[in-house]
Amino acid sequence: MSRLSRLLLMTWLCLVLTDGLFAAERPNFLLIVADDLCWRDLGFTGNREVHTPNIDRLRSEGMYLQSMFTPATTCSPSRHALYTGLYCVRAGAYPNHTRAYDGTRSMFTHFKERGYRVALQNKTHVGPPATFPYEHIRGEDDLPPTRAFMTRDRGQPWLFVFASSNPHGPWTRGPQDRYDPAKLTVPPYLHDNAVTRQQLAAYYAEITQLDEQVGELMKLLEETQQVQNTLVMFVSEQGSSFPYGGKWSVYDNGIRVATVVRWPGKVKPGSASEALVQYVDVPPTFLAATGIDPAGIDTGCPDARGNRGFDGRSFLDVLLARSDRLRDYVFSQHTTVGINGYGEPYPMRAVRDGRYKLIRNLAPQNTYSINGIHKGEPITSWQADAAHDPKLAARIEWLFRRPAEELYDLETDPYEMKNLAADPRFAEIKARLGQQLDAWMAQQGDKGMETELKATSRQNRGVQEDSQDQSAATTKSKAKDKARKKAP
Ligand SMILES: [Ca+2]
Repeated sequence: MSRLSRLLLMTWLCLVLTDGLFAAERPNFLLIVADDLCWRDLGFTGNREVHTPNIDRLRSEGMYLQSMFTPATTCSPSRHALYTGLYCVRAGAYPNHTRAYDGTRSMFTHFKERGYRVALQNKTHVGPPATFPYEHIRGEDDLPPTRAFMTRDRGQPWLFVFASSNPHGPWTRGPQDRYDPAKLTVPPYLHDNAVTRQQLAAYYAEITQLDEQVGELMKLLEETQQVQNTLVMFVSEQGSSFPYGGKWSVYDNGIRVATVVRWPGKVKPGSASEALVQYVDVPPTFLAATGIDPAGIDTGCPDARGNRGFDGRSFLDVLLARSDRLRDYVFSQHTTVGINGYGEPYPMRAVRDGRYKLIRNLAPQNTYSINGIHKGEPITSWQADAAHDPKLAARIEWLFRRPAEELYDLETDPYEMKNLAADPRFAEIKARLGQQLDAWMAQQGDKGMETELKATSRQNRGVQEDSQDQSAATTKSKAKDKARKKAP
């Protein structure tokens, strides 16, 4: 046999074997998405007071991705990135309550085209509907429809997203009696007073409610004998709605995501990776896990250079412990225009490597003010306390006004309290990160302030998807009533 024919035979054999392998057992995917959960507030990430036994168990059975980041810190744009594999500005889905450009395709599209059943339960916050062709299961407290979906046809694999409403405010669900406000340890980035403690206890109760939902889903997989062939991923979504809890900012409390992947027989139980990964890498990874090359996928949405592939890349090799590295940089943006109660535009852009983060506030002359963190409680009580506390007053002031540039060393300053942007010793690091940020914005077609000012044109208010969102919100308030009645 000639060398060429031997090579051809080997190639053919490889293709047949690989194909057969994956065709025989294409995995199911269960993606569990929390809502406004700061990555620090789980047992396994170091919070010793919040009770999360089911999520902690999931972590012990899988891999903890310690450096997963969301490219946005409000519900709607972060979910678009997670489901489409595209960064927010490119997809047109960058303010909150947003929608992707018409013609954009999501992982629901890609998996459906490849024979999967696809569904999403509870919170949607994505659009337009054509981009997200999932079956929508309303509500989050009843699992019979979930079971029906998972067991409808045993010959057909499925992709299922469980999008919880916990612990998104208002914090009214879960076992509040479990947490005594007076006994809690207030994290160092929050101001410690009675209002903060009261809210922290209520927030933790909702995290425990989320944990119970995760436990129910794991039980469902066991009962339907689908543990072995299901890849489970849990993500904390984005930071909490406390001032400095991370939501509506690009600080690590907001953009860092507690992420666990369990895939029996493939992902080593109790393992961990520090590889930098982003939400946009999730759809390519899921596709790669079924044997599909994500490089061949058309997202339906070109970037500024005309490339129609994903912004994300597969981290399957990280999951399978073949590699501990995917990216050198992760990126994030925050759009203020269109947020409930916003005053002036206050756009933010950020780039981070394994150690340093550069933030650009594109309108530092403006005041950053939205309903979520700048009005009502707990900020009102913090402001009252600050009357006699200059250090706290300065900390509060930072929530409203920041300089054009911020640079942090996450290794020595994990809560990002010491801005190094003006320190000449860090000039080279700042320049290197700045170049990466410029290149990312150019690839995304991100024009900074010009993009910020167009944000409302990318919002969904008053169009079809909004009715779905409202129904999800109604479902939560109803469920909350139910939970209150059930509570001892
Ligand atoms: Ca959220």
